[in-house]
Amino acid sequence: MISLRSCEELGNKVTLSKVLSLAESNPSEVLVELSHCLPREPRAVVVGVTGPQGVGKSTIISSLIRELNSGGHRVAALLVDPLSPLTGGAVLGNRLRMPEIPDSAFARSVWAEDERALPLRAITSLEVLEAAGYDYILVETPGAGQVNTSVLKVSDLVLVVLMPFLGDEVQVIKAGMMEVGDIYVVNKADVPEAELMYGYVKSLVKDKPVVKVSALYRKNLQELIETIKTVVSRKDRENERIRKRLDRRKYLMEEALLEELQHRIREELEEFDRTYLLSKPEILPEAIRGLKTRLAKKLLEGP
Ligand SMILES: Nc1nc2c(ncn2[C@@H]2O[C@H](COP(=O)(O)OP(=O)(O)O)[C@@H](O)[C@H]2O)c(=O)[nH]1
Ligand SMILES: [Mg+2]
Repeated sequence: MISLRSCEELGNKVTLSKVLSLAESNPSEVLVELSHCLPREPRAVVVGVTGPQGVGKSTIISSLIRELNSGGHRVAALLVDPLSPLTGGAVLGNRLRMPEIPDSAFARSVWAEDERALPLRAITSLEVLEAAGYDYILVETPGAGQVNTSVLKVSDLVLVVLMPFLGDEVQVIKAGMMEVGDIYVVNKADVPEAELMYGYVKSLVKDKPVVKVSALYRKNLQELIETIKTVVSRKDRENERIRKRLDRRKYLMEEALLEELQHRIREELEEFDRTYLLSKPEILPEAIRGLKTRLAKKLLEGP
């Protein structure tokens, strides 16, 4: 249960942390309690940051936070961490690797069991952060091996981060990431080989901006920020940010329904008699039909 006297209280970091913790454990409850606080139009510039593991996404985000902050912007970061199959818990590598950030900034990790999708808890957290009044929200999503297209559904613009010495990953980039990004960032420009990668990426993307930075040594970040602002102002003109918010709300609804449905389906499947399912496969169509009826009833009863 959360009770806010007014939605402005989300601007208080302690309150915001509490709400985000609840968004992590029970996003549906946050939606029930706080949907009236959610923004009615684009407020924050939401920047998705994706790319293979180790290219420097977290480092770029913490450097961008500092730069944007000293430019007078309020910045929040949402770091989506994959669940480790080995430990069974979130790696939370992003949180550990996020260096000290300024007082007025806010960073938060959420875990995701599926590398290709953003769970309801992540989308809800993003909505809450936007309601809290941040100017920029930077969302890190893992893109290792896979192209994380879900980040497209929630961001105003997407940075695809690359670095020198990517080897086989370059094939992946060619295969899918080239449609995903609005801006391509070649990080680790302090390494001489970055020049080669920069030329290569430029030849691949042609009409999209490619920016070379060194996040670790804070080089060229202003150029990156200017590029972000240029892309955002273009999208504002084209009403694309409003369309993005609509996409995000639909995605939120889709995830809310899918997650509930999946939970209910698994509950129902527990009930099935193992020997029966194995020894009489001819009942499968009938079993699925029966399951549908029971699910429909249960869903209507609702939580
Ligand atoms: N040389 C160099 N190393 C960097 C730079 N940016 C990040 N790194 C290093 O690259 C490693 C991975 O960075 P991280 O931000 O965790 O990558 P992520 O997995 O994409 O989030 C860390 O050891 C960073 O210190 C850079 O600009 N130059
Ligand atoms: Mg990271």
